[in-house]
Amino acid sequence: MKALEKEELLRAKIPCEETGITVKTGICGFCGGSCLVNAYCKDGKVIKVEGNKDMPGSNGRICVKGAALKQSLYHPDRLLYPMKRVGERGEGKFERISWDEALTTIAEKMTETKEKYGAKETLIYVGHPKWFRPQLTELANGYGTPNFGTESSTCAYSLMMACMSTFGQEVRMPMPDMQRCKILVVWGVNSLYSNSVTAGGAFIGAVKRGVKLIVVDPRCTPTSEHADIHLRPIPGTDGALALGMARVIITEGLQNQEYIDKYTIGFDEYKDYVMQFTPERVEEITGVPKEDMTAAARLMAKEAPCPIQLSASPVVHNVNGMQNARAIVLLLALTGSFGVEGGTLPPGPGRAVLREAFLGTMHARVDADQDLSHEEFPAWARLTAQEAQVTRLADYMEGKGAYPIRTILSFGMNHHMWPRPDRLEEGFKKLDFFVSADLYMTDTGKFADIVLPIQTSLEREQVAVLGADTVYYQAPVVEPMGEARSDMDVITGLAEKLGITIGGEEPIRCHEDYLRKSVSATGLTLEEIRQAPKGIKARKIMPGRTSEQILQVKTPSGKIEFVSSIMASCNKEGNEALPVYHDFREKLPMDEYPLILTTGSRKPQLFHSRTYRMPWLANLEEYPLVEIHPDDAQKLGMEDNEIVMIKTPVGSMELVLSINSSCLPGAVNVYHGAGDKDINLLIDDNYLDPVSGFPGYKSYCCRLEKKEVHHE
Ligand SMILES: Nc1nc2c(c(=O)[nH]1)N[C@H]1C(S)=C(S)[C@@H](COP(=O)(O)OP(=O)(O)OC[C@H]3O[C@@H](n4cnc5c(=O)[nH]c(N)nc54)[C@H](O)[C@@H]3O)O[C@H]1N2
Ligand SMILES: Nc1nc2c(c(=O)[nH]1)N[C@H]1C(S)=C(S)[C@@H](COP(=O)(O)OP(=O)(O)OC[C@H]3O[C@@H](n4cnc5c(=O)[nH]c(N)nc54)[C@H](O)[C@@H]3O)O[C@H]1N2
Ligand code: SF4
Ligand SMILES: [Mo]
Repeated sequence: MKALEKEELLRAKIPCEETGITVKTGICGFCGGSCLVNAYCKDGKVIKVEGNKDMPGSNGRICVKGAALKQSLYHPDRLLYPMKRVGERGEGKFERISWDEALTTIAEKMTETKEKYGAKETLIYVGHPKWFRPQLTELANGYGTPNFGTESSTCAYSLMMACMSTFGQEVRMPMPDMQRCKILVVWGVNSLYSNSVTAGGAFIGAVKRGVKLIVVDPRCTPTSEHADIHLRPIPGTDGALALGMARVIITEGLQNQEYIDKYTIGFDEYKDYVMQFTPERVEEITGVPKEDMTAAARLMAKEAPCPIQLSASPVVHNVNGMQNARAIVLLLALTGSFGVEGGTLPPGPGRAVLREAFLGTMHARVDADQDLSHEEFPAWARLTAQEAQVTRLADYMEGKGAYPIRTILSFGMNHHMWPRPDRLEEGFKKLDFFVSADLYMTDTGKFADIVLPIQTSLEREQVAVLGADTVYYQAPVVEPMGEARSDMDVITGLAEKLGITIGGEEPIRCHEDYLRKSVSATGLTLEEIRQAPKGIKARKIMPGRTSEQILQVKTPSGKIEFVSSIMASCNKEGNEALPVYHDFREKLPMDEYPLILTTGSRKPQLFHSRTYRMPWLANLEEYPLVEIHPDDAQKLGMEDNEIVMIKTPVGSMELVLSINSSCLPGAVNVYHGAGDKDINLLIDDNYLDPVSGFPGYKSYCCRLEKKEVHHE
């Protein structure tokens, strides 16, 4: 009887003496959200992950990815040891080596590249993981290459460029004052799928408070369900919509003239420009009924201050994306909503600033004016001094830039996230030397000369700031798999081999040094934090800024710029000083490919390339589906679950059709990041925003054909 009971307890994973199951606090780092979790452990292994009630604002909930964490931790693809390639590039044949041999070889090869060709022919790259970037930039600087690039070549920076050129260098993203706003515009964000539980909670909090809500999203989403007005533009036409709304506001005299006179420049020129965006023309371009657009514009202006929540991706995943984003954020200036209570308040006291302290300050690059991207993307170079734009990496590896990239040191690099990953694979084959530091043997890693095994967040000591000002601690929940190391230990280990000091006067020589140094910003010591399992309040938080301080903007003119002086100084096609609207369809063969292809709208269970390998998550969608509105399916004579051929100007592939009434008619949606059936193979890598270099992921063109049936 007793034995059976124990079996049952074990099956139910009940933590108690009999089962030997213990519960440890962990910080999930899977998506960067840092949710507190309860990790159930037995015999030194994580057997289950649940939410943790101490997590501020979550009520103990986590997302599906967090709940499936053990499948990422114990996946057979995990790298366990440093390895060197013994087969052909791409073949995936490797042999175990020691950490010392790995780091010594990398240092030697990097030094060889530097001595033969100059340090700038080495690219140092990091994908989505963010926490160790400041130290990696120090490594890049110490080594001497300005070619430091990240996944932000397709994420966040374009929106930041729009904000920084308008509101000054300090304003990377104006954050909505969620607690106090009376009205909120959510423009191309679906935070209930894409944000951590707590960030999505802030949106729900505003909804529960009765905020008036305008959602701008081509599709119907759980976010748009709460909207008072849901505008559904054709993807990529956001600029025209925003300019049309501006015209309504100005022609009806609803703009905040006092604010405009006091804080902005260029209004008259902007006003003249927007007059061409009549409601009729805007309806024609965007597909949004003019009555709805007009109602939204009036509501925004009459109820202002009105913050706009924007995302790092969809609006700017367009070949006019940065200018479209400018057109949107200028609505904040027009309605007097930037930098005021109930509008947007960047960045306030507490969490945001503390997190910044943790991330550390990104270091400006050495010889930034010699990087590979500044000539093609001058606005990027002026606004984002900390990194190079690297969407052209395939060209650079092919030697089509000012000089070639011969060596790559990468952390978390996934070539499936870029357009035309097949071209990147060709480029990898040409490299002199390539390092991939990752959790897994990835498709990218298979092309590397050396792969380095990296710890997941549960395997390393971590500190996170959650809620407004509370610092949480995680001791390693389990021993690292194999010889996996923290990214920080790899960076500092390599720095030592290269004779580079990280951390300046207070050098960082290992992961623990890094933790010790970064927590000092809170006025706490690492020892104090280690002894506070339920979190500890920071002693120091950086002061917030007042509205008055925020409105003393740091643009070249010292005013919020309707006409951008930085853009004016670029002298390059597409880099107009006004937020000019160019329609992406003019650049595409829409007659032949009449459907709009949007890729990568977030799903709760998928996270770029990372989740397809996790069985619980892949169960829901093993391969990317082509989602299409029922009317389009009917016109094409296609049925749910049918295998169809999707064709674009650069390629074609077979995918399963999914009829989904939340899609906008005329636009199909496919998720990205899959190794097999990678939709980015079908996106032209020359289809880029000339200002930001961002690919047009959310507004390309395609057609669907029935799969040809061959009869014997
Ligand atoms: N589960 C999950 N969460 C994630 C990620 C993930 O992969 N999975 N990725 C993270 C990353 S890197 C990012 S950048 C964020 C992105 O976060 P979000 O921007 O919230 O996510 P998306 O779903 O890409 O886009 C939001 C909405 O924009 C709509 N949209 C598509 N094209 C357009 C357009 O042209 N105009 C407008 N107005 N709307 C458009 C889509 O229909 C979608 O509902 O998510 C982060 N969170
Ligand atoms: N078609 C299309 N393409 C897109 C997008 C889209 O919407 N549509 N979205 C774009 C956007 S917004 C983004 S942000 C990018 C994301 O692109 P990426 O950042 O490249 O994608 P991920 O799959 O999140 O992660 C890359 C790699 O990091 C590894 N990794 C995870 N954690 C760690 C860690 O702690 N250390 C190390 N060293 N490695 C780690 C993962 O195993 C993975 O191999 O994709 C872009 N590509
Ligand atoms: S939102 Fe999900 S994946 Fe992201 S940190 Fe939280 S639990 Fe982990
Ligand atoms: Mo992103």
